Amino acid sequence: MAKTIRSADFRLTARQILQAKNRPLAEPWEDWVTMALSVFTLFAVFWDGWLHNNSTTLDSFWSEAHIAMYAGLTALGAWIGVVFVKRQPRGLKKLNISMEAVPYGYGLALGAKLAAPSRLVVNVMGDAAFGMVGMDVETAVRERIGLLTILLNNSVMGGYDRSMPTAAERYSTHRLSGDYTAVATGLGAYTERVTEPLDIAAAIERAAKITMDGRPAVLEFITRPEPEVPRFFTPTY
Ligand SMILES: Cc1ncc(C[n+]2csc(CCOP(=O)(O)OP(=O)(O)O)c2C)c(N)n1
Ligand SMILES: [Mg+2]
Repeated sequence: MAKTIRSADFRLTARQILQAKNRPLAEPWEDWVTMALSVFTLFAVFWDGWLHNNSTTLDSFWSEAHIAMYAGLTALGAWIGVVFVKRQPRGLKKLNISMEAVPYGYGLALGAKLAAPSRLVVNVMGDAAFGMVGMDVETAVRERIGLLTILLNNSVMGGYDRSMPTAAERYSTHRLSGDYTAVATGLGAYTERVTEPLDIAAAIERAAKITMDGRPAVLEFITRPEPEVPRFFTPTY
């Protein structure tokens, strides 16, 4: 039964991938916008050429024709850029990393392991992420999807003490607790709780081996919040 559901899902996904692949480069309305901007720019170019040939008073770069021409070119370039980026997988959303759905990765990784069962597939997630989607470990156990999860448990939603300082200070809204190893054990996964850096490599080796036999594993690494973040990192959440 489980097999039938999986292959049906696969066909559906394959069809969607093909549809996405065969999508035209732009929607018809986007073509119209491109066309309008192109025609505008073209007219501005001819207007500018005409002025250069016929005007006796043209003594500044900032003639109306130049402004129209360069504005048209800039708008056209920017517009084509937007259409191009929009067409990429997940399009403009990619520009804002913090808009990503945190728990999304677990399902994607399950899909990756289903697609390539002979590969070692590793899913890295935070403790808040596990709080959102952790119950799906049961799905992996039931369906024998040997996904290796590395759970980085820093006991917080990272960076939230900066993005919501008052709530963090007064109510500890950014803090999390919980024995996720116990949760994942309860759901049937192979688990290890790692507190010493020197134990990391061996734990990964053991868990990876077990996942290749079709049993999901969750390795909970106890870490700490990282206060040093790049200057350009501005959480928006
Ligand atoms: C579905 C969803 N809800 C909320 C958010 C906003 N968000 C971005 S990061 C984050 C906290 C993640 O914390 P954790 O998983 O513990 O990772 P850490 O940053 O601590 O490594 C949240 C809630 C989101 N991206 N997606
Ligand atoms: Mg965290």
